[in-house]
Amino acid sequence: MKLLVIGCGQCGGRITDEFARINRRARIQRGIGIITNAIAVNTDIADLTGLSFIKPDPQHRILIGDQKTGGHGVGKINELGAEIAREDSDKILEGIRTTEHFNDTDAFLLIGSAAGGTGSGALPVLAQYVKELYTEKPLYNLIVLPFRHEEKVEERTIYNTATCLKSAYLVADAVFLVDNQRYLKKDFSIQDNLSKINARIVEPFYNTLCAGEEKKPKYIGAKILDAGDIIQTLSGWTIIGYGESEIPLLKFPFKGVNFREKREEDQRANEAMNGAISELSLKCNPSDAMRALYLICGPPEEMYVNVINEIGSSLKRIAPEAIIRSGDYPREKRSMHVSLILSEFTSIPKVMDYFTKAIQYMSSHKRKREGLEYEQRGIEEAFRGIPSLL
Ligand SMILES: Nc1nc2c(ncn2[C@@H]2O[C@H](COP(=O)(O)OP(=O)(O)OP(=O)(O)O)[C@@H](O)[C@H]2O)c(=O)[nH]1
Ligand SMILES: [Mg+2]
Repeated sequence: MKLLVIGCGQCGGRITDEFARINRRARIQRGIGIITNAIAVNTDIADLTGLSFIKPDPQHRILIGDQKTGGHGVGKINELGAEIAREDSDKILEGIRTTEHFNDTDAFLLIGSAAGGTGSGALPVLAQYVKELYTEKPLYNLIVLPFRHEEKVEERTIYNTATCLKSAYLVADAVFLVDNQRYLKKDFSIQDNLSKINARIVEPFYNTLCAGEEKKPKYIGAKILDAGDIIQTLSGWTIIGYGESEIPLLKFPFKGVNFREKREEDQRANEAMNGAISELSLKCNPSDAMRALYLICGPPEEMYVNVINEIGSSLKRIAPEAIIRSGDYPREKRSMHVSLILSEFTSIPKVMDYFTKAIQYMSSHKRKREGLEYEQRGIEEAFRGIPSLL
């Protein structure tokens, strides 16, 4: 499957840069492409400059709202991010139109953080423009939710997140949710944390996108997972996971596989699936998912049909309502990987929580404003008789 990826704001731009990186990795290591274009859109010129893999020309790194922000961002005001995106949408649509192999695009993926200003505001607006223009292609959003400490310190964070989530849900075919807090490592710096988180966000996409694009017969699985399976799975709120299990370097070179080794192989696949379930991108109840998909990727000699089916059964136990699609991809040498997608959630407590808190924030904000206006009237009243020097 090939995606056209657009990153909005700093977070969106950096994750899109990661997609451009894995596309390069797919080309170099596997001779296939998984991205038709990677575009970063921002109101902040410094953020655009800091990217590494997205082409550095103005069709791929698009500065919007320069007149309004002087190239310095919108300072967390997502209404301004949305307004600027509306005014400058032509630039992004032009970037899409000039994509070299545009017709190979299976779907759009727009990425941004919910808590900032540019990404949070621009993402749903651009999603709407793209959706209206390219009705035949699915459009997905990947939205990054803030760290817990950001929610505590800055109330606006909750408001931005709630408005972004609502707007994205209304326009996109599916919304991937990623909670920064799930990946936070206490002993790393913020910068280190963010780049590690970004790499982990895109990792489940690597094999999932490559599997259906594979050209070499020896790497084509018994059950191919292609764009059709992915598109059929993605709907509404969506959560991703990724698990890995190393294969020991020292495997005995006996003829055939003895029963102990066979058992270890089965366990490895299970271990990778359990890893994917415990590393889901947002805390959720998998039994609320109506659709699911998993891809198992490992050495050809370890890809038994019963292994694939068995890990499917373990997924069915935790997501009993879901229609489950699956595939195998005999590509890796030294490890077993499982990429997991849970989709069409009927409920996600964390998302509901943002909506409730945003409503509380709005009413307390209104009360504060009214109080402030009252105090200001008091000041004006008090200095009425004082002469002014102006
Ligand atoms: N995972 C991840 N999160 C990030 C990254 N950069 C920022 N964030 C998160 O994104 C939110 C802030 O949004 P930004 O993307 O920086 O904001 P913006 O869209 O550029 O908007 P303004 O700077 O307000 O114009 C916070 O919750 C950060 O923790 C990143 O590279 N990766
Ligand atoms: Mg910014």
